[in-house]
Amino acid sequence: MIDLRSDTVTKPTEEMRRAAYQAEVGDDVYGEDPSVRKLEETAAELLGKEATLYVTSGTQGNQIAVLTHCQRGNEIILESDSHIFYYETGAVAAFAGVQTRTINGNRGAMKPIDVQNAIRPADQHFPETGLICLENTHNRAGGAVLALSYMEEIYQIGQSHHIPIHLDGARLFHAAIAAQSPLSAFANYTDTLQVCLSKGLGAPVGSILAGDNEFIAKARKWRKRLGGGLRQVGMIAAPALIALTTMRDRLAEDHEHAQLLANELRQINGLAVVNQVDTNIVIIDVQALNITSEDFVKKLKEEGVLAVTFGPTAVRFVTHYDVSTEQINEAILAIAKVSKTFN
Ligand code: TLP
Repeated sequence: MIDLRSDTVTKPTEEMRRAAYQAEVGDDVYGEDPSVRKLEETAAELLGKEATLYVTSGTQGNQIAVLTHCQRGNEIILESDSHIFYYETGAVAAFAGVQTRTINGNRGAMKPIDVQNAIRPADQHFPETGLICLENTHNRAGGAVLALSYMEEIYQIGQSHHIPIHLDGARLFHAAIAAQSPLSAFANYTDTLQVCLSKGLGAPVGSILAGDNEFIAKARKWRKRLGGGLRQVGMIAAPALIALTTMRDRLAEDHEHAQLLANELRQINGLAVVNQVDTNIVIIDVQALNITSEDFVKKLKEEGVLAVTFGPTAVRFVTHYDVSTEQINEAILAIAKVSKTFN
């Protein structure tokens, strides 16, 4: 099977497995796991933030951020297709008790003027705006990169209203490679951010939540409340450190594969590539074949290629470490064959 459903499917490398086996461990709730400490320190340095916290998943990192920044009854501003709004099972309502103010973006970017206008003035009728969230790269916008200049603009709006900015940087590593800018340049325009180690970087488990010392101390408590205080977690932090330190540069290869895939899919009758391919995600629309994305994905699986539906007629492909150039070429042939059967 050629698995293009997500970069979350990447499996740990030999080196990561060895690191897990050899990891020095301790009880991380006591702050005594050297492998976790090393991971958190390395991540803080890379991101240019005072402190970081190793959390179990991107979703947990985002939720802890909302819980730490906000009070119940706050409103948070976020893009209508953002992961926090779209894919986190309503957790911001269930846990933090905040309401969402969604704004439609263009390629994942809300217009700064719309963000500015959505901030609540002081009035006893209104909820207080507790947080502005960004996502870079933006998943549902097809891995779109938010430019540094855009992030700066939103950050300044936040600053001028004393509203923190949280970045869902699940794929910030991809953005940094595509923009040829360091991670810290992006992190500089956020108060807090979450980056996933278990997507393109291939770590088996975990994300990093970053911010200043005070934020991370509070976030640590929220992690504990949520049952995320882990013990000999160096077993997974050690491979995560390998991912963080050795797997970033090679993401350029995944981006090239996505370009190759998109260029070839554009030539296939009945398929439309709907996103501008900035990074490792390609989204196609199969509407012209008069079928649903579900039909398409099912048929494609019979041909040995896995993808996910991304709307009634949209299908998403994600390139990653475990897919070679040959496999991308094989996938293109399979997609062409399936499209032909419906044409
Ligand atoms: N995204 C997954 C699915 O949940 C949709 C995927 O296959 O792309 N932020 C962003 C932008 C994400 O894309 C994801 C995962 C997360 C957060 C959540 O990360 P995890 O899965 O570690 O909770």
